[in-house]
Amino acid sequence: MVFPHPLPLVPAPVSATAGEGRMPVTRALRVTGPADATTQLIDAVERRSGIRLPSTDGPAEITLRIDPANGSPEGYSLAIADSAEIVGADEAGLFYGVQTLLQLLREDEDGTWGFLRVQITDAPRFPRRGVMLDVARHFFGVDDVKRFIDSTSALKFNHLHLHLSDDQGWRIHIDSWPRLTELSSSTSADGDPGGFYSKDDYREIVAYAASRHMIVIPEIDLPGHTHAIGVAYPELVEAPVLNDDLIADSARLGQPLPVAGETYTGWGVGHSSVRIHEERTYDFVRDVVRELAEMTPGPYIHVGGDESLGTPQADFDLFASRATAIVVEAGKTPVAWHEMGSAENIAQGTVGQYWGSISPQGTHADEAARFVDRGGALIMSPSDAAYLDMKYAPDFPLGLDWAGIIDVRTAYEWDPTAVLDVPAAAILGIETPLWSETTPNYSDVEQLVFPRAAAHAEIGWSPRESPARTWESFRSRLGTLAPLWNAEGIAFHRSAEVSWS
Ligand code: TNX
Repeated sequence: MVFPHPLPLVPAPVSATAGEGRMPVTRALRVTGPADATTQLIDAVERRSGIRLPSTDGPAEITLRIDPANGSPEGYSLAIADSAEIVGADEAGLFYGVQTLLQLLREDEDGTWGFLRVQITDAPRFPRRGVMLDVARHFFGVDDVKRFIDSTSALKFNHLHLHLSDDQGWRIHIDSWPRLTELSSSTSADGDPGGFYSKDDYREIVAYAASRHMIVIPEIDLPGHTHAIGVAYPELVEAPVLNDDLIADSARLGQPLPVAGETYTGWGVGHSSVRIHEERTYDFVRDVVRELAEMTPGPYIHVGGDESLGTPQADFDLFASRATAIVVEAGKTPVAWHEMGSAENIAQGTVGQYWGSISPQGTHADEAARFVDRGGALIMSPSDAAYLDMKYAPDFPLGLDWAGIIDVRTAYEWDPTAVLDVPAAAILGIETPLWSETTPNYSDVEQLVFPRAAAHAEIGWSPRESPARTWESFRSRLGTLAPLWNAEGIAFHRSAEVSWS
């Protein structure tokens, strides 16, 4: 049977044919293949079922292998009958085939385990399937980030964007500007404790992400969202700009206003700016970008650019062109929030991240189009569909609502190529950001991320024309992930839109 079929898979594969019954999973099943993939499979089956499968170099019932002739990048085929074989087109493809196999593991009523028999061929729709974690508003340590990597890479996400700096804190050690972490990392939003990554911590995250086929994109948010820089180096920033919205919002939320040189614990945006006409600012940007580039094997450095309401437009444009050029000089591809597309001469090839709404407002679409005109491309993060920090429902205890209420269905029903008037080839893919103003604990993060990230994963991976790409199919497949997520200890939100098994 071909899709739509209740195969319990998210994201839906390109093609799947279900066989009869199950391949029994017992301690007698031997696994052979590349060491990393074999270990990841054996450990995950054990976490789920308690059954530890043996690995072997000899004959085996589960074979994992890589064959570059087998499909396109990140693709794989999977066949389960009396034995199972996963053939990845590359290492990532093999990893994704293993994730699919793990979703096919089922417990029978008598307590025995089996893999649903199936034949699958699969490959992603978009090369770019990203998640973002804001570690600036609230800090999450290395172990939390590893959990985030595990749980999102299992949905076939392949980029991890870390929002490493904001008004509330600076989270990565920089040798040439040591006061950033000495003076500006110890607090978070709401006065909660902060923290930062040492360079070794960061390298550990990058290596762990790579082992799950995720590329880390570090972001230093500039020229706004920079209050924390001024706590450490006052000479780099302007005085806070207290506009009427900020004053009203702070009063409504009972939060402090930003004070120059003191750590900021409110949620306000748009009040801070680095000094645009001081060369020392660019020395700073160059040093930070260089040190980040040295420890980031991935091709990208994100320089922010969002909501710089405290920076006059002409100054902002000047900064955008200089900051993106500095990233290019450091040998990396710049990424920026779409506002930086206001600058005529933003560096060639800069990738824009669109966060406007599904129906673009004001200048957002024109700014996004600039990246394409300048030889770059776009990542789609429309805030009214892809923002993981919006509430599921008006009374949901966590999250914000400025971009809208995003229930699971809303997270699912949009298309990345239908938002902007740019060639389809200019859309690299999607990213789903988790801003952390309202999430002091990592379990809060999981409540907001799961299950909506699964909707975004399917948008990024599954073919748009697949018969499985309907809300009804998605919600029934999504419900079957509950036992897997429970076994992995993921604190997902049991949304009433889905019947969870
Ligand atoms: C907007 S849209 C932001 C962040 C906030 C977020 C909260 C954009 C690129 N930036 O600074 O954390 O809203 O939802």
